[in-house]
Amino acid sequence: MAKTALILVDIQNDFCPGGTLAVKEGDQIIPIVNQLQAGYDLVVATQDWHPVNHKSFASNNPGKAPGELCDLNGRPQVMWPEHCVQGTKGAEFHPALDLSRVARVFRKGMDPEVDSYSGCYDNDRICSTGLLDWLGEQNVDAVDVVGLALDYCVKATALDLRSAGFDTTVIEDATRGVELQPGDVARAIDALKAAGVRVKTSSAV
Ligand code: VGL
Ligand code: ZN
Repeated sequence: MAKTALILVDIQNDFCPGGTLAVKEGDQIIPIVNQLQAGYDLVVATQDWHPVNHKSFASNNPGKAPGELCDLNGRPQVMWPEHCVQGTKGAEFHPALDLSRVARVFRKGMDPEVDSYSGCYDNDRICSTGLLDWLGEQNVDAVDVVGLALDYCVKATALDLRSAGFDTTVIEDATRGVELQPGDVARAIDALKAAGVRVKTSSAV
């Protein structure tokens, strides 16, 4: 029997209010995410998990400030504040997130030389996290995606899932965006829809 999985993207302290890369209202998605989980055959989570010397951190690029667009090994790279450093409180899942149904956690962003927005592949698309293979092994054919941040990791993860052939939906009210530039969230939604990703609200799933 084909299954539907709920993918929880990066619902970690550093992406919630009080965190180092706080997404506005990031924590407000958590009650919705917790309530949604019961409706799925499988629930999996991704976790941004950087070494402290990660090159996406402005602090590891002399003269660069958070928010600046730079180049990292030939790829455009936003300079981020230090966030989700392995073993820190900021990298932990938010304490209000119900983890009891999470079957697997896929970590990403461990290579200091390459960022990883998608929960499926590093940004260079060379290293896979194992998420796509695992979903295939579990007979999953449809995925609903929630979490943080809509304009970065949720978008990248949903696009990769769609490209891999999964029937993919983003549950919009169970996400929030960084909105580094005004309009980033609206553009992310447009890009998702253009790629064939469904965008729904939690009341419609
Ligand atoms: C994310 C920026 C840097 C995310 C992760 O989870 O959306 N954004 N690292
Ligand atoms: Zn990161």
